[in-house]
Amino acid sequence: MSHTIKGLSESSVKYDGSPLRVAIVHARWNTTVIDALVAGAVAKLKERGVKDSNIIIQSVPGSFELPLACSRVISGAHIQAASNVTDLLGGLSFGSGNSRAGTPAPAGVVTMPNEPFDAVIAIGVLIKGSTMHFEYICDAVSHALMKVQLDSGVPVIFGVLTALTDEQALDRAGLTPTGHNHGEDWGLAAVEMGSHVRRWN
Ligand code: DLZ
Repeated sequence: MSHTIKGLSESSVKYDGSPLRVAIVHARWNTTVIDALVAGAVAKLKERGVKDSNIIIQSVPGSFELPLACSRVISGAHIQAASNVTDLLGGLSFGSGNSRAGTPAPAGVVTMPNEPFDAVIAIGVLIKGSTMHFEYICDAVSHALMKVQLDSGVPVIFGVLTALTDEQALDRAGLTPTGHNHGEDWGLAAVEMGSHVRRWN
């Protein structure tokens, strides 16, 4: 039982992730934090029973690219998973970019089957700088990700940290002594929402 008023409370139901297929789409800006968040999400997906082969990871350059990538992943774009980084998360596939139909995958890249996803986790780390860039990207990305999930009916878990400082970002990825890895919450949210939507359909 947690004594904090903040954060995600544990569900009374243990959702079974074993039938689910989940995509993680992540940006590559602020990689140290991104890697911890992705690892946290994957750990919880696996803890809830999602099979390794049903966790697909696709990277994009920055958070601004997340909505389009999520939308295309949901609508069945072929995912290209780079095999050279599979070791990072114990045999999972890390994506390297969207393919164009008929275009052969670059060397070292494996094309994954395009079966439907039960949930997509969009992971990005935006850290405020000295210009308005941060505000524009935060606003655009959060609205666009909401639109993707409402238009598609597939849950898009909002895994975009909008941090005012480096310290805040590290804290929310569990990379400080008192921090908590929000990626874990996103993994659990993906299993819960994927299970709900299966039932609702
Ligand atoms: C340009 C930019 C800046 C300044 N900061 C971030 C950031 O903190 N986190 C992030 O994910 N992406 C950032 N980007 C890149 C944009 O998201 C995007 O990739 C580029 O503007 C190209 O569209």
